[in-house]
Amino acid sequence: MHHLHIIIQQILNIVINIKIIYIFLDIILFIMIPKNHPRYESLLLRKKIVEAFNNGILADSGMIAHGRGETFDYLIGEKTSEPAKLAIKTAAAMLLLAKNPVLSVNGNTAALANKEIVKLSKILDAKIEINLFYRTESRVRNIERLLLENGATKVLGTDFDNLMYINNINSPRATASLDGIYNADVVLVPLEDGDRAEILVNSGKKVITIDLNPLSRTSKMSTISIMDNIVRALPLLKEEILSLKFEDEDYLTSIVTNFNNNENLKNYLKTINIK
Ligand code: PTJ
Repeated sequence: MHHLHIIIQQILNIVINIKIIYIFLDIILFIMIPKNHPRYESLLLRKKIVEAFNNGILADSGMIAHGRGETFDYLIGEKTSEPAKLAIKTAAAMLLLAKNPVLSVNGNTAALANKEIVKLSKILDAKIEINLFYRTESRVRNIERLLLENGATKVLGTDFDNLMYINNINSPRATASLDGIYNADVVLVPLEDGDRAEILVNSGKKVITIDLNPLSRTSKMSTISIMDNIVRALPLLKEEILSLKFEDEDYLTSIVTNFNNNENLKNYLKTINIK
């Protein structure tokens, strides 16, 4: 029995040492990539995505979703296009006009932009809700911890027993918390799955999405689709909110009513100029 205990202890030590060596090598390999490497930013994001998966934050499908996003980002030269800037400005106006704005966080958003979400929630006085397509208790807890560590004071969507079903649709796709998405008038849902976006739109909410794919169901259905990488879009959104914060309601309303999402998506598609 005593021998068995020692053997198990030694195996555990070996496993822990291998993990430490692996993390060390990973850091060294990353430091070796020069900052002027043409794919530096993209590699940095990939590293965050992999780490988030290893830390139980990202869904496995989240890695595939990231790859799809990368493809579209590559096609637009990894820069924020003019149509995306217009969508960002309109989103800022809509969020400032909202009575109960909610910022929805999934695994990919938590992996790439949790600090920006917390900052946005503070300047808008908006709620943060964890809203997962592949919902598991442990991912919810890990994302909640990450947001709290980065300054969030309250995170909704964590109480499994009290989740509501939007429009009484008895499906995991329709869950929302009572104080948050369920009663929100405007929801920012970055990288949202098409089924969930459709349920939100059909329930009469104004939906702002961030999605690099202009052809996705989410982009087509949303009230405002920001076709940009979340890591560029959120800081720009924050700047727009700060610059529009003291404008009167009529001006903000005119920005929103002059915006046409379909037209903007078409203009965005024109910026994908493959030669
Ligand atoms: O964390 P969960 O469980 O809620 O799951 C999250 C994913 C993203 C896996 C889930 O919502 C999903 O399957 O989404 P889709 O249908 O793959 O849609 C994600 C969209 O986000 C795709 O159209 C991608 O092109 C886009 N996308 C991926 N990375 C980025 C992005 N858009 C903006 N910025 C990115 N970094």
